[in-house]
Amino acid sequence: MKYYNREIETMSRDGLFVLQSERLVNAVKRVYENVPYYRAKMDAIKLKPSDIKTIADLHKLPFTVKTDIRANYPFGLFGVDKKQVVRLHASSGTTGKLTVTGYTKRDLEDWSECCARALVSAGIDENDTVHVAYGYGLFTGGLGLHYGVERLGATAVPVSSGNTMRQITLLKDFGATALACTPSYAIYLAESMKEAGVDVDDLMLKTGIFGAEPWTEEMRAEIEKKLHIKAYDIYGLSEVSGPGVAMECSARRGKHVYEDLFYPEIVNPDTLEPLPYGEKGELVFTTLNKECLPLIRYRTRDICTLYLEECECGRTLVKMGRIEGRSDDMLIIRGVNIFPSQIETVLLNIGGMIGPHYQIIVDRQGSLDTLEIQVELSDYAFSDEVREIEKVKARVAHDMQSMLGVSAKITIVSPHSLPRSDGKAKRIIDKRK
Ligand code: DLL
Repeated sequence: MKYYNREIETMSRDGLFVLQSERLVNAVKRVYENVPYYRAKMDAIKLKPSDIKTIADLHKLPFTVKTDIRANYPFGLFGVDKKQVVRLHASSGTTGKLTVTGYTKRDLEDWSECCARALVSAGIDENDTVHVAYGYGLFTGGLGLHYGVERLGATAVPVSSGNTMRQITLLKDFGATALACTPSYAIYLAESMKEAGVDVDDLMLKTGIFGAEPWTEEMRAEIEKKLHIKAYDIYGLSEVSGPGVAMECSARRGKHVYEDLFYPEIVNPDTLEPLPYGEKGELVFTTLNKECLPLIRYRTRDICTLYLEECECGRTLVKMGRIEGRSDDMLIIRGVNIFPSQIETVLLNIGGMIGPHYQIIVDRQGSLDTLEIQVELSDYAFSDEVREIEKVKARVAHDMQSMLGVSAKITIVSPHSLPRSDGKAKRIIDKRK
């Protein structure tokens, strides 16, 4: 199977424009009629639903941000009656209330289809067994992928997160061919297997469906080396639905956005001006078919680039590049903008004696920001020789300075001493806040 939904995934750009336009017109009408928040925002700028005729009119509509969802906690932005809501999820942010998202039956069908499309895009079919180690619960990762696996007709193993030794046993005993979890947990699983004396070649694993946190090409290479699989990048966010908003294909150069359902824009995060394809900025989504939590021009805070180019896989859908950071967790150190992904790239490029686990600690001494990067010695580093460790430290410090443009204190810590997570890794500790 090459596509889950050939008609949509290979639709002509003209056909897509018509479909998106029809859906946008309906979506705007619906939110104006059913969600007082949107009606008030449109009335304030004297915009009527009839002013939106095609997708090209999208820029006339106001933006929505996470605090709008929180301010209307829990159900204030829902576009349907409570009796039509069949599922709730929620994500915790760094501060304040949960961000709640709801689904009607049709929303769940669309979402399951997106996850099925994503799995097929990574070469998975009915014969596969998918070990779903994303958390099940309010987090969208577990249940989202789970429904996609079932929709496709493959076998789902709903193991959820945690209990790593049991995960390893089940991976082996149930013969999973695909693993779905965060990239940081994939590395942890691989290391735990090694410690437990399990040979990865005794497993049937061939594919990884990794996302929910930023990761780099270097991290992909590391996971593939450790687990002997092909790793694919899946993107999504709970506000918009969950995993399966965009997914890599066999080309593994960018994730195709399911833009029949989620219309993507890139805007300048400071001026909010829309930017053309090929330019980097903040990713914004308008949901085109969602009933329960319709979102108009929702600012994700994720920084990336959209590319419209022919793809060897035959999909015509626009692609998004790697998430290079978030406009709100971008670190500003002594005035310099720094993304954690830059730090990861430097560390993994050095490799060898230092492992893939690290933590970034930002603090302030007087009026000066300080940046400390703690990185673990890898298991392969048997050398206790202080001179060797000092040499690696100097190299990390040097490469970090040239990549970031600011100096960082490098601390090399012993293997397995940094905290592990079975979900999203917590890499940044910002003590300035
Ligand atoms: O993380 C949904 C998800 C589950 C995606 C499983 C993929 C796999 P939230 O908890 O709402 O939803 O977090 C969404 O996570 O805005 C990004 O900042 C980040 N993120 C998600 N996927 C990727 C990815 C889920 N592939 C937030 N690369 C998003 C980088 C990602 N960042």
